[in-house]
Amino acid sequence: MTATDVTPTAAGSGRNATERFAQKERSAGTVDHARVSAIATDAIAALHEVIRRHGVTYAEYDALKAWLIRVGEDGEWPLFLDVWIEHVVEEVAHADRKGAVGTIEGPYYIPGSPEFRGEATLPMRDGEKGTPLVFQGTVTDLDGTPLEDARVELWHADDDGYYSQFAPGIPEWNLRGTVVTGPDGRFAFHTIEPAPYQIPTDGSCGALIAAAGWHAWRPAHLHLKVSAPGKQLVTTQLYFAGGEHVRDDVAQAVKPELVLDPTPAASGQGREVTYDFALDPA
Ligand code: MBD
Ligand code: FE
Repeated sequence: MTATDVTPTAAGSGRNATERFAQKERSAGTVDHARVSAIATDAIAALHEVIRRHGVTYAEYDALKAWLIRVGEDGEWPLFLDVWIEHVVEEVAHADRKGAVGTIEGPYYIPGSPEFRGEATLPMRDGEKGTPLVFQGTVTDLDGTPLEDARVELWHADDDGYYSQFAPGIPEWNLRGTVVTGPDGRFAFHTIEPAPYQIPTDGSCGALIAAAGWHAWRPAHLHLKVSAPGKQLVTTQLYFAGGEHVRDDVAQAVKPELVLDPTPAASGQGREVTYDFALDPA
């Protein structure tokens, strides 16, 4: 392995995220021409309105063209869309949900992580850096009845803010795992607290952030998918009270219900927190 193989780059993680998205199973659906026309017409008209309001120049139009071309070359469409657009899609999709609160999936989910029953220590490297964290809870229906065979999938960044399978040099399933619940609906994960995540600064999304004078940070977060037979799948994230950028997430994906406040662990090692998921009927 050469030095370049272990240096994370925007193009590297972007390429992986783009390939992963291409492999993702998506509902094919039939094309409803009326809906395509209505949405595309309004989206284009919204851009026309922005151009008129700001008096956009030819130099700015050309800069936009060059930038859009570069987003594709970098493979950063998944990153761009998930950071700046997905939160509104999620809001609309789940407006009627009564149980556990969801938020965006982001670009770094991988299905099929190692499975455990009831309790798991996430796959991690010897001496994995970071504060130990016990994350536990119960999966129930909306009435609070525990759900057996619920699946709790957890994935998160390491203490440097990198995700396995998207940054080089990290073991395949590092900090990714699935717990299947028993009759008590309970799950427990032993892991480490992730670090805040910085959008790659060397790619097109980083170029936009720099050009606009924004910051590139997401708060430290746990990603989750929680599901059970006959229930709606919830895709969500959990954050840490008092953590950096909880109040100014670049991806606007923090909701008050999603902020954990862990306490010192009973074991004396690190922190622990309990969080329960109530699932809506499918
Ligand atoms: C992430 O880790 C993430 O969760 C999102 C939404 C976007 C970029 C990186
Ligand atoms: Fe993330």
